[in-house]
Amino acid sequence: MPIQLDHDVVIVGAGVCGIYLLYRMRELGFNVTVIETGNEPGGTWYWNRYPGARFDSESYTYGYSFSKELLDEWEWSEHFSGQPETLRYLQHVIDRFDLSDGFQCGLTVEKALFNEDDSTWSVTLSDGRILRCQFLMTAVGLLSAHTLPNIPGMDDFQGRSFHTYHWPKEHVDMTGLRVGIIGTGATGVQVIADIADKVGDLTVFQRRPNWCAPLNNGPIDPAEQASIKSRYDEIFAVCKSTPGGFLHRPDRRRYDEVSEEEKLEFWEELYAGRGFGVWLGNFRDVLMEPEANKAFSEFIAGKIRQRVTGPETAEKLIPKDHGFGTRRVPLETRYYEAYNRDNVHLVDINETPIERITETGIRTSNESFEFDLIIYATGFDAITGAFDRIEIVGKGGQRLRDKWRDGPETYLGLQTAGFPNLLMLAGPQSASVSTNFPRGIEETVDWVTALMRHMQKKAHTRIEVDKASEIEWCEHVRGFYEGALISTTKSWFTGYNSNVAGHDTLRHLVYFGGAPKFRERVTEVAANDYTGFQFDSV
Ligand code: NA7
Repeated sequence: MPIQLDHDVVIVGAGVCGIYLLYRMRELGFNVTVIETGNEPGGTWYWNRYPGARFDSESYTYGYSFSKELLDEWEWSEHFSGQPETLRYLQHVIDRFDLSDGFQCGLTVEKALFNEDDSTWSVTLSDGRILRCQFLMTAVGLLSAHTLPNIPGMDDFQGRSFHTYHWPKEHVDMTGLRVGIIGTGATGVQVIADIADKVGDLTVFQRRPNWCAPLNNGPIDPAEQASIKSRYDEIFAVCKSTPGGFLHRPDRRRYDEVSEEEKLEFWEELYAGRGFGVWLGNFRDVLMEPEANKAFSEFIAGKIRQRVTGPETAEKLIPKDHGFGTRRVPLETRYYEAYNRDNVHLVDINETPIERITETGIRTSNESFEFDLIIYATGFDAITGAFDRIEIVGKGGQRLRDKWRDGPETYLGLQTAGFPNLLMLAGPQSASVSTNFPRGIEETVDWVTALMRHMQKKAHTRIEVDKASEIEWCEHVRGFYEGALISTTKSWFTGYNSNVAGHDTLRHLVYFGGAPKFRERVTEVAANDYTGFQFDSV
Protein backbone atom coordinates (compact mmCIF):
# COMPACT_ATOMS: atom_id res chain seq x y z
CA MET A 1 0.00 0.00 0.00
CA PRO A 2 1.46 3.40 -0.88
CA ILE A 3 2.52 5.40 2.13
CA GLN A 4 0.29 8.27 3.15
CA LEU A 5 2.26 11.50 3.00
CA ASP A 6 1.33 14.51 5.10
CA HIS A 7 3.08 16.78 2.61
CA ASP A 8 5.13 16.48 -0.55
CA VAL A 9 7.53 19.05 0.79
CA VAL A 10 8.36 20.21 4.30
CA ILE A 11 10.38 23.41 4.40
CA VAL A 12 12.29 24.26 7.56
CA GLY A 13 12.45 28.00 8.15
CA ALA A 14 10.23 30.91 7.15
CA GLY A 15 12.80 33.57 6.40
CA VAL A 16 13.61 35.27 3.11
CA CYS A 17 14.45 31.89 1.58
CA GLY A 18 11.60 29.81 3.03
CA ILE A 19 8.97 32.34 1.94
CA TYR A 20 10.09 32.33 -1.69
CA LEU A 21 10.57 28.56 -1.70
CA LEU A 22 7.00 28.08 -0.50
CA TYR A 23 5.78 30.27 -3.35
CA ARG A 24 7.70 28.29 -5.98
CA MET A 25 6.91 24.83 -4.59
CA ARG A 26 3.21 25.68 -4.54
CA GLU A 27 3.45 26.78 -8.16
CA LEU A 28 4.60 23.26 -8.97
CA GLY A 29 1.45 21.91 -7.38
CA PHE A 30 3.17 20.43 -4.34
CA ASN A 31 1.46 20.16 -0.99
CA VAL A 32 3.91 22.17 1.14
CA THR A 33 4.19 23.33 4.71
CA VAL A 34 6.81 25.57 6.28
CA ILE A 35 7.81 24.97 9.89
CA GLU A 36 9.13 28.02 11.74
CA THR A 37 10.35 28.43 15.31
CA GLY A 38 9.42 32.11 15.49
CA ASN A 39 5.84 33.08 16.16
CA GLU A 40 5.67 34.74 12.76
CA PRO A 41 7.54 34.33 9.48
CA GLY A 42 10.48 36.63 8.81
CA GLY A 43 13.56 34.69 9.94
CA THR A 44 16.49 37.01 10.58
CA TRP A 45 14.16 40.00 10.37
CA TYR A 46 11.74 38.50 12.84
CA TRP A 47 14.40 37.75 15.45
CA ASN A 48 16.92 40.56 15.20
CA ARG A 49 14.89 43.39 16.68
CA TYR A 50 17.79 44.99 18.47
CA PRO A 51 18.14 48.78 18.18
CA GLY A 52 20.02 49.71 15.05
CA ALA A 53 19.32 46.46 13.17
CA ARG A 54 19.31 47.23 9.47
CA PHE A 55 20.54 46.16 6.03
CA ASP A 56 24.08 46.56 4.87
CA SER A 57 22.77 45.71 1.41
CA GLU A 58 21.13 48.51 -0.53
CA SER A 59 17.41 47.95 0.14
CA TYR A 60 16.59 47.79 -3.58
CA THR A 61 19.15 45.02 -4.09
CA TYR A 62 17.79 43.03 -1.15
CA GLY A 63 14.12 42.76 -2.12
CA TYR A 64 12.88 39.87 -4.26
CA SER A 65 13.27 40.35 -7.98
CA PHE A 66 10.83 37.71 -9.21
CA SER A 67 7.71 39.87 -9.47
CA LYS A 68 7.56 43.10 -11.42
CA GLU A 69 4.31 44.05 -9.68
CA LEU A 70 5.95 43.64 -6.30
CA LEU A 71 8.90 45.79 -7.40
CA ASP A 72 6.56 48.46 -8.74
CA GLU A 73 4.39 48.70 -5.66
CA TRP A 74 6.90 48.44 -2.80
CA GLU A 75 8.75 51.58 -1.75
CA TRP A 76 11.80 51.32 0.47
CA SER A 77 12.08 54.44 2.58
CA GLU A 78 15.86 54.33 3.08
CA HIS A 79 18.87 53.20 1.10
CA PHE A 80 19.50 50.69 3.89
CA SER A 81 16.22 49.72 5.45
CA GLY A 82 15.80 49.12 9.16
CA GLN A 83 14.49 45.84 10.61
CA PRO A 84 10.87 46.93 11.18
CA GLU A 85 10.47 47.96 7.54
CA THR A 86 12.04 44.76 6.26
CA LEU A 87 9.76 42.63 8.41
CA ARG A 88 6.79 44.62 7.04
CA TYR A 89 8.06 43.96 3.53
CA LEU A 90 8.21 40.21 4.08
CA GLN A 91 4.71 40.28 5.56
CA HIS A 92 3.54 42.20 2.51
CA VAL A 93 5.04 39.55 0.21
CA ILE A 94 3.26 36.81 2.19
CA ASP A 95 -0.08 38.61 1.95
CA ARG A 96 0.32 39.59 -1.66
CA PHE A 97 1.02 36.03 -2.80
CA ASP A 98 -1.53 34.42 -0.43
CA LEU A 99 1.09 32.44 1.39
CA SER A 100 0.01 32.92 4.99
CA ASP A 101 -1.69 29.53 5.30
CA GLY A 102 1.55 27.81 4.31
CA PHE A 103 3.31 28.41 7.63
CA GLN A 104 3.19 26.60 10.94
CA CYS A 105 4.87 29.00 13.34
CA GLY A 106 5.98 28.62 16.93
CA LEU A 107 7.20 25.10 16.17
CA THR A 108 10.69 23.70 15.96
CA VAL A 109 11.85 20.76 13.89
CA GLU A 110 13.59 18.56 16.42
CA LYS A 111 14.38 15.52 14.34
CA ALA A 112 14.24 14.37 10.75
CA LEU A 113 14.61 10.69 9.95
CA PHE A 114 15.09 9.29 6.45
CA ASN A 115 13.01 6.22 5.68
CA GLU A 116 14.97 4.03 3.29
CA ASP A 117 11.99 1.89 2.23
CA ASP A 118 10.06 4.63 0.52
CA SER A 119 12.58 7.50 0.40
CA THR A 120 10.50 9.74 2.63
CA TRP A 121 11.36 11.81 5.66
CA SER A 122 9.67 11.69 9.06
CA VAL A 123 9.92 15.12 10.61
CA THR A 124 9.38 15.38 14.37
CA LEU A 125 8.05 18.73 15.60
CA SER A 126 8.29 20.27 19.04
CA ASP A 127 4.58 19.66 19.64
CA GLY A 128 5.17 15.91 19.25
CA ARG A 129 3.68 15.51 15.77
CA ILE A 130 5.58 13.61 13.12
CA LEU A 131 5.07 14.77 9.53
CA ARG A 132 5.86 12.40 6.69
CA CYS A 133 7.05 14.05 3.48
CA GLN A 134 8.86 13.18 0.28
CA PHE A 135 11.28 16.08 0.28
CA LEU A 136 12.78 17.89 3.20
CA MET A 137 14.06 21.33 2.27
CA THR A 138 16.08 23.45 4.66
CA ALA A 139 15.87 27.23 4.60
CA VAL A 140 17.37 27.58 8.04
CA GLY A 141 19.47 30.70 7.49
CA LEU A 142 23.18 31.26 8.00
CA LEU A 143 23.07 33.06 11.28
CA SER A 144 20.15 31.61 13.15
CA ALA A 145 21.88 29.54 15.83
CA HIS A 146 22.94 32.21 18.29
CA THR A 147 25.77 31.57 20.73
CA LEU A 148 26.27 32.89 24.22
CA PRO A 149 29.71 33.06 25.82
CA ASN A 150 30.70 30.60 28.52
CA ILE A 151 31.40 33.05 31.32
CA PRO A 152 31.03 31.89 34.94
CA GLY A 153 28.06 33.38 36.78
CA MET A 154 25.86 34.19 33.78
CA ASP A 155 22.76 32.92 35.59
CA ASP A 156 23.54 34.97 38.69
CA PHE A 157 22.86 38.35 37.13
CA GLN A 158 19.75 39.91 38.65
CA GLY A 159 19.17 42.58 35.99
CA ARG A 160 17.93 41.93 32.46
CA SER A 161 20.17 40.27 29.93
CA PHE A 162 19.67 38.90 26.45
CA HIS A 163 21.40 37.95 23.24
CA THR A 164 20.73 40.42 20.43
CA TYR A 165 19.02 37.64 18.44
CA HIS A 166 16.45 37.34 21.22
CA TRP A 167 15.86 41.04 21.70
CA PRO A 168 12.39 41.38 23.26
CA LYS A 169 9.45 42.16 21.00
CA GLU A 170 8.19 44.91 23.27
CA HIS A 171 10.08 48.20 23.43
CA VAL A 172 13.01 48.15 25.84
CA ASP A 173 13.26 51.55 27.44
CA MET A 174 16.93 52.11 28.15
CA THR A 175 16.67 55.69 29.32
CA GLY A 176 19.06 56.20 32.18
CA LEU A 177 20.07 52.52 32.33
CA ARG A 178 23.59 51.29 32.97
CA VAL A 179 24.24 48.95 30.08
CA GLY A 180 27.08 46.51 29.42
CA ILE A 181 27.58 44.97 25.99
CA ILE A 182 29.86 42.09 25.01
CA GLY A 183 30.74 41.79 21.32
CA THR A 184 31.81 44.21 18.62
CA GLY A 185 30.90 42.35 15.42
CA ALA A 186 28.45 43.74 12.86
CA THR A 187 25.63 43.41 15.40
CA GLY A 188 27.43 44.97 18.38
CA VAL A 189 28.56 47.87 16.21
CA GLN A 190 24.97 48.60 15.13
CA VAL A 191 23.66 48.38 18.70
CA ILE A 192 26.41 50.50 20.25
CA ALA A 193 26.05 53.30 17.72
CA ASP A 194 22.28 53.30 18.12
CA ILE A 195 21.95 53.26 21.90
CA ALA A 196 24.96 55.36 22.96
CA ASP A 197 22.86 58.51 23.28
CA LYS A 198 19.79 56.75 24.69
CA VAL A 199 21.22 54.94 27.70
CA GLY A 200 22.53 56.34 30.96
CA ASP A 201 25.91 54.68 30.67
CA LEU A 202 27.34 52.18 28.20
CA THR A 203 30.36 49.94 28.73
CA VAL A 204 31.63 47.99 25.73
CA PHE A 205 33.63 44.81 26.40
CA GLN A 206 35.75 44.28 23.32
CA ARG A 207 37.79 41.19 22.55
CA ARG A 208 38.85 41.90 18.96
CA PRO A 209 37.98 45.14 17.19
CA ASN A 210 36.78 45.05 13.60
CA TRP A 211 37.52 47.32 10.68
CA CYS A 212 34.29 49.27 10.39
CA ALA A 213 33.32 51.75 7.68
CA PRO A 214 30.46 54.21 7.25
CA LEU A 215 27.17 52.93 5.90
CA ASN A 216 26.27 56.41 4.62
CA ASN A 217 22.58 55.67 4.78
CA GLY A 218 19.92 58.19 3.88
CA PRO A 219 16.26 58.47 2.95
CA ILE A 220 15.24 57.72 -0.62
CA ASP A 221 13.67 60.87 -2.02
CA PRO A 222 10.84 60.73 -4.60
CA ALA A 223 13.16 61.35 -7.55
CA GLU A 224 15.51 58.55 -6.41
CA GLN A 225 12.49 56.31 -5.81
CA ALA A 226 11.30 56.85 -9.37
CA SER A 227 14.77 56.29 -10.72
CA ILE A 228 15.23 53.06 -8.74
CA LYS A 229 11.90 51.72 -9.95
CA SER A 230 12.74 52.48 -13.55
CA ARG A 231 16.16 50.83 -13.23
CA TYR A 232 15.33 47.55 -11.51
CA ASP A 233 16.32 45.46 -14.53
CA GLU A 234 19.66 47.21 -14.65
CA ILE A 235 20.15 46.98 -10.86
CA PHE A 236 19.57 43.24 -10.81
CA ALA A 237 21.72 42.75 -13.91
CA VAL A 238 24.63 44.44 -12.13
CA CYS A 239 24.06 42.35 -8.99
CA LYS A 240 24.07 39.25 -11.17
CA SER A 241 27.42 40.15 -12.67
CA THR A 242 29.34 40.90 -9.46
CA PRO A 243 30.99 38.30 -7.22
CA GLY A 244 29.04 39.34 -4.14
CA GLY A 245 25.66 39.96 -5.75
CA PHE A 246 25.88 43.63 -4.80
CA LEU A 247 26.00 46.80 -6.87
CA HIS A 248 29.68 47.11 -5.92
CA ARG A 249 32.16 45.68 -8.38
CA PRO A 250 35.85 45.12 -7.54
CA ASP A 251 38.16 47.59 -9.28
CA ARG A 252 40.35 45.60 -11.66
CA ARG A 253 43.16 48.16 -11.79
CA ARG A 254 46.32 46.80 -10.28
CA TYR A 255 46.93 48.49 -6.98
CA ASP A 256 50.60 49.19 -7.70
CA GLU A 257 49.84 50.74 -11.07
CA VAL A 258 47.76 53.54 -9.59
CA SER A 259 49.46 56.71 -8.37
CA GLU A 260 49.37 57.56 -4.66
CA GLU A 261 47.24 60.60 -5.37
CA GLU A 262 44.72 58.70 -7.45
CA LYS A 263 44.59 55.92 -4.88
CA LEU A 264 43.82 58.30 -2.06
CA GLU A 265 41.17 60.07 -4.07
CA PHE A 266 39.56 56.72 -4.89
CA TRP A 267 39.63 55.56 -1.28
CA GLU A 268 38.15 58.83 -0.05
CA GLU A 269 35.36 58.38 -2.58
CA LEU A 270 34.72 54.83 -1.39
CA TYR A 271 34.73 55.93 2.25
CA ALA A 272 32.17 58.63 1.48
CA GLY A 273 30.08 56.29 -0.66
CA ARG A 274 27.19 54.09 0.36
CA GLY A 275 27.37 50.55 1.65
CA PHE A 276 29.96 47.90 0.93
CA GLY A 277 31.79 49.83 -1.82
CA VAL A 278 34.71 50.32 0.51
CA TRP A 279 35.05 46.53 0.80
CA LEU A 280 33.66 45.07 -2.41
CA GLY A 281 34.31 47.96 -4.80
CA ASN A 282 37.93 48.41 -3.78
CA PHE A 283 41.00 47.31 -5.72
CA ARG A 284 40.87 43.53 -5.97
CA ASP A 285 44.42 43.48 -4.61
CA VAL A 286 43.26 44.90 -1.28
CA LEU A 287 41.71 41.51 -0.47
CA MET A 288 44.41 39.43 -2.17
CA GLU A 289 47.79 41.09 -1.69
CA PRO A 290 49.25 41.68 1.78
CA GLU A 291 50.92 44.95 0.76
CA ALA A 292 47.76 46.47 -0.73
CA ASN A 293 45.78 45.23 2.23
CA LYS A 294 48.22 46.82 4.65
CA ALA A 295 48.05 50.17 2.85
CA PHE A 296 44.26 50.25 2.88
CA SER A 297 44.16 49.11 6.51
CA GLU A 298 46.39 52.08 7.33
CA PHE A 299 44.03 54.38 5.45
CA ILE A 300 41.11 53.14 7.56
CA ALA A 301 43.17 53.31 10.76
CA GLY A 302 43.76 56.97 9.92
CA LYS A 303 40.02 57.51 9.67
CA ILE A 304 39.48 55.89 13.07
CA ARG A 305 42.17 58.13 14.59
CA GLN A 306 40.47 61.17 13.07
CA ARG A 307 37.04 60.22 14.33
CA VAL A 308 37.89 59.10 17.86
CA THR A 309 39.11 61.96 20.03
CA GLY A 310 40.87 59.86 22.69
CA PRO A 311 44.12 58.51 21.14
CA GLU A 312 44.26 55.55 23.51
CA THR A 313 40.68 54.57 22.73
CA ALA A 314 41.34 54.99 19.02
CA GLU A 315 44.30 52.60 19.20
CA LYS A 316 42.16 50.02 21.00
CA LEU A 317 39.56 50.28 18.24
CA ILE A 318 42.09 49.62 15.48
CA PRO A 319 42.49 45.91 14.70
CA LYS A 320 46.05 44.67 14.99
CA ASP A 321 45.51 40.96 14.34
CA HIS A 322 43.98 41.11 10.87
CA GLY A 323 43.81 43.34 7.83
CA PHE A 324 40.84 45.24 6.49
CA GLY A 325 38.15 43.10 4.87
CA THR A 326 39.49 39.74 5.95
CA ARG A 327 36.54 39.47 8.30
CA ARG A 328 33.03 40.71 7.63
CA VAL A 329 33.23 44.52 7.55
CA PRO A 330 30.62 46.04 9.89
CA LEU A 331 29.03 49.11 8.37
CA GLU A 332 28.25 51.83 10.86
CA THR A 333 26.56 55.13 11.48
CA ARG A 334 28.50 57.28 13.95
CA TYR A 335 29.94 54.17 15.67
CA TYR A 336 33.36 55.67 16.31
CA GLU A 337 31.82 58.95 17.50
CA ALA A 338 29.97 57.01 20.21
CA TYR A 339 33.32 56.59 21.97
CA ASN A 340 33.70 60.39 22.17
CA ARG A 341 30.75 60.54 24.54
CA ASP A 342 31.37 60.77 28.27
CA ASN A 343 28.83 58.02 28.98
CA VAL A 344 30.51 55.43 26.71
CA HIS A 345 33.48 53.40 27.95
CA LEU A 346 35.61 50.83 26.16
CA VAL A 347 37.09 47.89 28.04
CA ASP A 348 39.71 45.83 26.22
CA ILE A 349 39.17 42.36 27.66
CA ASN A 350 42.53 41.19 26.40
CA GLU A 351 44.13 43.58 28.89
CA THR A 352 41.61 43.03 31.66
CA PRO A 353 39.74 39.76 31.03
CA ILE A 354 36.18 39.21 32.19
CA GLU A 355 36.36 36.94 35.24
CA ARG A 356 32.68 36.46 35.87
CA ILE A 357 29.19 37.81 35.61
CA THR A 358 28.03 38.77 39.08
CA GLU A 359 24.58 39.39 40.54
CA THR A 360 24.98 43.08 39.76
CA GLY A 361 27.16 43.23 36.68
CA ILE A 362 30.49 42.15 35.22
CA ARG A 363 33.78 41.67 37.01
CA THR A 364 37.03 41.96 35.09
CA SER A 365 40.53 41.31 36.40
CA ASN A 366 40.72 44.88 37.70
CA GLU A 367 37.22 46.29 38.11
CA SER A 368 33.62 45.47 39.01
CA PHE A 369 30.97 47.08 36.82
CA GLU A 370 27.35 47.48 37.88
CA PHE A 371 24.69 47.12 35.20
CA ASP A 372 20.90 47.16 34.80
CA LEU A 373 21.14 45.43 31.44
CA ILE A 374 23.73 43.16 29.81
CA ILE A 375 23.59 42.69 26.05
CA TYR A 376 25.29 39.69 24.50
CA ALA A 377 26.18 40.56 20.89
CA THR A 378 28.28 37.43 20.74
CA GLY A 379 27.30 36.07 17.36
CA PHE A 380 26.29 32.75 15.92
CA ASP A 381 27.28 29.17 15.31
CA ALA A 382 27.31 30.21 11.69
CA ILE A 383 26.07 28.27 8.68
CA THR A 384 26.21 24.73 10.11
CA GLY A 385 24.85 25.56 13.60
CA ALA A 386 21.20 25.48 12.58
CA PHE A 387 21.73 22.04 10.99
CA ASP A 388 23.58 20.71 14.02
CA ARG A 389 20.70 21.70 16.29
CA ILE A 390 18.32 19.36 14.46
CA GLU A 391 18.86 15.63 14.74
CA ILE A 392 19.00 14.80 11.05
CA VAL A 393 19.39 11.06 10.48
CA GLY A 394 20.11 9.77 6.98
CA LYS A 395 20.83 6.41 5.40
CA GLY A 396 22.13 3.71 7.71
CA GLY A 397 21.33 5.80 10.79
CA GLN A 398 24.09 8.33 10.06
CA ARG A 399 23.65 11.65 11.83
CA LEU A 400 24.38 14.78 9.82
CA ARG A 401 26.05 16.45 12.77
CA ASP A 402 28.43 13.46 13.03
CA LYS A 403 29.19 13.51 9.33
CA TRP A 404 29.94 17.25 9.55
CA ARG A 405 31.87 17.12 12.81
CA ASP A 406 35.08 18.39 11.19
CA GLY A 407 33.30 20.60 8.69
CA PRO A 408 30.48 20.33 6.17
CA GLU A 409 30.69 18.10 3.11
CA THR A 410 28.26 18.91 0.33
CA TYR A 411 27.75 18.89 -3.38
CA LEU A 412 27.07 22.43 -4.62
CA GLY A 413 25.93 23.29 -1.10
CA LEU A 414 22.65 21.65 -2.10
CA GLN A 415 22.92 18.04 -0.99
CA THR A 416 25.11 15.85 1.13
CA ALA A 417 25.80 12.18 0.38
CA GLY A 418 23.82 9.69 2.45
CA PHE A 419 20.85 12.04 2.90
CA PRO A 420 18.59 11.51 -0.11
CA ASN A 421 15.70 13.89 -0.69
CA LEU A 422 17.22 16.42 1.70
CA LEU A 423 17.76 19.63 -0.23
CA MET A 424 19.59 22.47 1.40
CA LEU A 425 18.77 25.91 0.11
CA ALA A 426 21.66 28.19 1.00
CA GLY A 427 23.49 25.26 2.49
CA PRO A 428 27.12 25.41 3.55
CA GLN A 429 29.53 25.68 0.60
CA SER A 430 26.92 27.32 -1.62
CA ALA A 431 27.40 30.80 -3.04
CA SER A 432 24.33 32.13 -1.22
CA VAL A 433 26.25 32.16 2.03
CA SER A 434 28.88 34.57 0.73
CA THR A 435 26.70 36.89 -1.32
CA ASN A 436 23.92 39.42 -0.96
CA PHE A 437 21.61 36.80 0.49
CA PRO A 438 18.35 37.22 -1.46
CA ARG A 439 20.20 37.39 -4.77
CA GLY A 440 21.85 34.05 -4.06
CA ILE A 441 18.80 32.31 -2.66
CA GLU A 442 16.45 33.49 -5.39
CA GLU A 443 18.68 31.81 -7.94
CA THR A 444 19.03 28.68 -5.83
CA VAL A 445 15.30 28.42 -5.24
CA ASP A 446 14.74 28.79 -8.99
CA TRP A 447 17.36 26.13 -9.67
CA VAL A 448 15.73 23.71 -7.22
CA THR A 449 12.33 24.52 -8.73
CA ALA A 450 13.65 23.49 -12.15
CA LEU A 451 15.13 20.35 -10.57
CA MET A 452 11.79 19.44 -9.01
CA ARG A 453 10.02 20.06 -12.32
CA HIS A 454 12.52 17.72 -13.98
CA MET A 455 11.81 15.08 -11.33
CA GLN A 456 8.04 15.50 -11.73
CA LYS A 457 8.36 15.02 -15.49
CA LYS A 458 10.39 11.87 -15.10
CA ALA A 459 8.28 10.64 -12.16
CA HIS A 460 11.38 10.48 -9.96
CA THR A 461 10.77 10.43 -6.24
CA ARG A 462 14.33 10.17 -5.02
CA ILE A 463 17.43 12.29 -5.50
CA GLU A 464 20.80 11.59 -4.02
CA VAL A 465 24.28 12.90 -4.59
CA ASP A 466 27.14 10.53 -5.32
CA LYS A 467 30.11 10.55 -3.00
CA ALA A 468 32.68 11.24 -5.74
CA SER A 469 30.89 14.45 -6.73
CA GLU A 470 30.80 15.55 -3.12
CA ILE A 471 34.53 14.95 -2.70
CA GLU A 472 35.26 16.91 -5.88
CA TRP A 473 33.08 19.84 -4.73
CA CYS A 474 34.69 19.99 -1.30
CA GLU A 475 38.13 20.12 -2.98
CA HIS A 476 36.91 22.85 -5.29
CA VAL A 477 35.57 24.89 -2.35
CA ARG A 478 38.85 24.45 -0.46
CA GLY A 479 40.79 25.70 -3.46
CA PHE A 480 39.33 29.19 -3.09
CA TYR A 481 40.74 29.45 0.43
CA GLU A 482 44.29 28.98 -0.77
CA GLY A 483 46.11 32.26 -0.99
CA ALA A 484 43.06 34.30 0.03
CA LEU A 485 43.73 36.68 2.91
CA ILE A 486 40.26 35.97 4.25
CA SER A 487 41.20 32.38 5.06
CA THR A 488 44.00 33.51 7.36
CA THR A 489 41.64 35.24 9.79
CA LYS A 490 39.47 33.71 12.47
CA SER A 491 35.82 34.64 12.00
CA TRP A 492 32.47 33.04 11.28
CA PHE A 493 33.43 33.09 7.59
CA THR A 494 36.19 30.62 8.35
CA GLY A 495 34.13 28.58 10.77
CA TYR A 496 35.57 29.76 14.07
CA ASN A 497 33.47 30.28 17.17
CA SER A 498 35.19 30.33 20.54
CA ASN A 499 31.91 29.46 22.26
CA VAL A 500 31.31 26.18 20.43
CA ALA A 501 33.36 23.10 21.23
CA GLY A 502 35.36 21.93 18.23
CA HIS A 503 34.98 25.16 16.28
CA ASP A 504 38.51 26.34 16.93
CA THR A 505 39.91 25.25 13.57
CA LEU A 506 39.44 26.38 9.99
CA ARG A 507 36.27 24.94 8.44
CA HIS A 508 35.39 25.37 4.78
CA LEU A 509 31.86 26.66 5.17
CA VAL A 510 31.72 29.19 2.39
CA TYR A 511 32.04 29.09 -1.40
CA PHE A 512 34.36 31.97 -2.14
CA GLY A 513 34.34 31.66 -5.92
CA GLY A 514 31.68 34.33 -6.31
CA ALA A 515 28.13 34.15 -7.62
CA PRO A 516 28.89 34.17 -11.38
CA LYS A 517 31.22 31.15 -11.16
CA PHE A 518 28.76 29.31 -8.94
CA ARG A 519 25.94 30.05 -11.38
CA GLU A 520 28.02 28.83 -14.30
CA ARG A 521 28.67 25.54 -12.52
CA VAL A 522 25.12 24.80 -11.39
CA THR A 523 23.76 25.76 -14.80
CA GLU A 524 26.15 23.33 -16.41
CA VAL A 525 25.13 20.60 -13.95
CA ALA A 526 21.46 21.11 -14.83
CA ALA A 527 22.17 21.22 -18.57
CA ASN A 528 23.97 17.88 -18.32
CA ASP A 529 21.00 16.06 -16.80
CA TYR A 530 22.07 16.97 -13.31
CA THR A 531 25.53 15.46 -13.24
CA GLY A 532 26.50 14.21 -9.83
CA PHE A 533 22.94 13.43 -8.78
CA GLN A 534 21.31 10.01 -8.95
CA PHE A 535 17.57 9.76 -9.43
CA ASP A 536 15.19 6.95 -8.72
CA SER A 537 11.50 6.25 -8.69
CA VAL A 538 10.57 4.29 -5.62
P1 NA7 B 1 30.11 38.19 15.06
O1 NA7 B 1 30.53 38.96 13.89
O2 NA7 B 1 30.52 36.76 15.15
O3 NA7 B 1 30.62 38.97 16.35
C1 NA7 B 1 30.54 38.43 17.62
C2 NA7 B 1 31.26 39.34 18.57
O4 NA7 B 1 31.18 38.82 19.89
C3 NA7 B 1 32.74 39.48 18.26
O5 NA7 B 1 33.14 40.77 18.56
C4 NA7 B 1 33.37 38.46 19.21
O6 NA7 B 1 34.71 38.72 19.51
C5 NA7 B 1 32.50 38.64 20.41
N1 NA7 B 1 32.51 37.49 21.29
C6 NA7 B 1 32.04 36.25 21.02
N2 NA7 B 1 32.22 35.44 22.07
C7 NA7 B 1 32.82 36.17 23.00
C8 NA7 B 1 33.28 35.88 24.29
N3 NA7 B 1 33.14 34.65 24.80
N4 NA7 B 1 33.88 36.87 25.00
C9 NA7 B 1 34.02 38.10 24.48
N5 NA7 B 1 33.61 38.44 23.25
C10 NA7 B 1 33.02 37.48 22.52
O7 NA7 B 1 28.53 38.21 15.22
P2 NA7 B 1 27.53 39.40 14.91
O8 NA7 B 1 26.21 39.02 15.46
O9 NA7 B 1 28.11 40.69 15.29
O10 NA7 B 1 27.46 39.41 13.35
C11 NA7 B 1 27.07 38.24 12.66
C12 NA7 B 1 26.63 38.58 11.28
O11 NA7 B 1 25.27 39.02 11.31
C13 NA7 B 1 27.31 39.67 10.61
O12 NA7 B 1 28.51 39.35 10.05
C14 NA7 B 1 26.30 40.10 9.59
O13 NA7 B 1 26.43 39.37 8.40
C15 NA7 B 1 25.00 39.86 10.21
P3 NA7 B 1 35.88 38.14 18.55
O14 NA7 B 1 35.84 39.00 17.33
O15 NA7 B 1 35.51 36.72 18.24
O16 NA7 B 1 37.11 38.27 19.32
